Amino acid sequence: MNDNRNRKPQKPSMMPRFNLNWLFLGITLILIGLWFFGDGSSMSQKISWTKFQEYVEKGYVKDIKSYYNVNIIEATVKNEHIKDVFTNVQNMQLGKSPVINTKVGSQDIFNEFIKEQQEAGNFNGGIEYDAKEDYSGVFWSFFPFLLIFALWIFFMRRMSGSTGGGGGVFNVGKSRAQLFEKGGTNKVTFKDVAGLEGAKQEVEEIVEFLKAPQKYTQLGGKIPKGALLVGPPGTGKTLLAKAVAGEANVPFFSLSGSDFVEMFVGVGASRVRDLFKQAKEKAPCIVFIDEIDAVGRARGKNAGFGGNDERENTLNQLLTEMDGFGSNSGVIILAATNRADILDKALLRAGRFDRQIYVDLPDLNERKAIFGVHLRPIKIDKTVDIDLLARQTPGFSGADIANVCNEAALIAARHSKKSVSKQDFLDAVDRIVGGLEKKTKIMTKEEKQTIAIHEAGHATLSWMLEHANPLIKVTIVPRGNALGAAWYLPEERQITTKSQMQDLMCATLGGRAAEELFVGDISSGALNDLERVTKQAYGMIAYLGMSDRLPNLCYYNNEEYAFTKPYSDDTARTIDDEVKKLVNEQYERAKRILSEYAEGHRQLADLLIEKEVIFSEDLERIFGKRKWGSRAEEIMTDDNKAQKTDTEEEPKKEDNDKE
Ligand code: NHX
Ligand code: ZN
Repeated sequence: MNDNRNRKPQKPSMMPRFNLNWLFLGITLILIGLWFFGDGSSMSQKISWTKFQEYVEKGYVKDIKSYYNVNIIEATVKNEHIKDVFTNVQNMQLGKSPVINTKVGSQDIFNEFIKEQQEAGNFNGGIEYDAKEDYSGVFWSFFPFLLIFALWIFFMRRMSGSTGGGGGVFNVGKSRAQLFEKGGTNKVTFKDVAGLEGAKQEVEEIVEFLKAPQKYTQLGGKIPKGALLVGPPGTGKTLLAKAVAGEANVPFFSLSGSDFVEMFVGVGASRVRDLFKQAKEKAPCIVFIDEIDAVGRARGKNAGFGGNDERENTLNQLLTEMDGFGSNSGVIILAATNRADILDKALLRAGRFDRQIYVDLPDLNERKAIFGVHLRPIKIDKTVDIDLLARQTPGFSGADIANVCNEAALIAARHSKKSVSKQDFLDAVDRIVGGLEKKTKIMTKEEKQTIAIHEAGHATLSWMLEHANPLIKVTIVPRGNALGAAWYLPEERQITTKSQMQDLMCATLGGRAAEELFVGDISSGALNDLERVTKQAYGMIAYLGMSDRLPNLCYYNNEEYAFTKPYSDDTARTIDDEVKKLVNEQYERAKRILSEYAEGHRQLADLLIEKEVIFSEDLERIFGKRKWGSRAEEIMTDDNKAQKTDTEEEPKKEDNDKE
């Protein structure tokens, strides 16, 4: 849903791309050419003026060419005297017409000398006058600059990462924003945005500002400059921003906060400037900055700590630009982040991103709508039930749901089916929550026994605890990193009470407790369970003030560099003690309950080893109806039957049960 990857592909340029290698090749060829063919293929021997005089006097010289502008004399030698002149040279090196050349003081000296020799009969050849164009001098004076320039380009490209399509050295300071012109091909409107009803409403106001600014400015109001879309990843912030642009029918600049960041100093700031310049030219328009936390993180308080000055400069420039453009210029900045709490306060003050729009994970109805959108292109059969799918995916984001739909289609295709069925979707959900099934993992009997006992422990406890999440199924088929799992359908609640958390911890500890009680040894497999429990306990005590010794105290600290804990060493010790106490209490409680229902637990473990997957019905058969009617039961009854006939499983976001 958050399709920021969906950017318009760059138009391929008609011109072949200028490639630096051609430049190098050209230079090399020129050098080689000069070297070998510079003065023709024949030998040219430089001699002294006296030597030249001597040769002329001896009558060796055939014809003379005088380059009058450089006072250079070139002469060919009579064939019969070639041996006398080019003494140390091999025949083949001489070429067709070997010449000698010399430098003369002035043309007058040359003319006088030649006249004498002609009169004396020593020289009767022709004299040609010519001007020599001296390219090599020009070339050699430019060559070092050319070389330096080429090297500079080379390294700049290296540093700025030559993969960046529009990049290149000359564009370091240019903004990397991608422009979606109005009326462009992939126009997104609110119709394409499923769910997000609340956010859509707020954002509609922005569309109004863009469409009819006079309506607001008439009364003296100012158009807001920016809005911050806050929400977890994959919830459709980018899509929403695109839809705003589509609805308002204005150009849309899209870029990511990290696009500002480059290793050169000052580049970020200049990119911000360039972005705003471009945007103002296109106004009214929308600028969308994704992942703004990359530049917008709170500026460090203690200056000189590390090298994030560049980021601060970029942020400062952004702040300045947002103040700078008049509120009526029609540029509205939308920014997305999933961590509004770490943003610099200056970004959030009135006049900048003064409105925050929360884009939450979709609830049941919104998920239904999102499934509706993503199922459109998929060939589904009539077993597929959007209602059920939405219920099976609590805690999923829009992107997750898109993934489920895609994965389901792939699974169906793998089985060469003509359409995608409900079971494919349920498998896809399992796959996304738990990872790939690894049916082939080899396990000893003892291991299998341990795993079954562990999982049965979870199952038993969640059946017996009032507030534990309702169980859907338990499996000992390895999947992803886990050797077995109990699948719950967590309730979608907004707040969690202390007793709910305690029951949850107790059920999570049930695996390890069962190992201790019924295997007689404990295993490394409880790693994830213990990690979750410890974190939860720490949160309850340090952040939620839920312990006797530290009641109503919250030591939450969201500062970026939280070097100092906001409590004393004494308190730290107390927190540790309370965490231990809390976890221990729940562990003992788990063991107590398990001993009480040891017989049921044993049956459950045996059944697990036999069937590998068991469902809530199996638990009901063993333990009797659950005392606390679960929401899951209400939801599940018909579906469970349907699904059991189908084949097997049912899922739920396992780690979602940590509230
Ligand atoms: C492993 N995973 O990585 C195996 C594959 C108790 C039957 N060794 O709590 O799967 O054991 O209720 C190093 C050492 C993960 C890395 C120990 C990575 C342990 C899940 C935990 C089921 N279900 N645990 C569960 C589980 C495991 C793990 C480790 C590690 C188990 C348990 C993982
Ligand atoms: Zn476990």
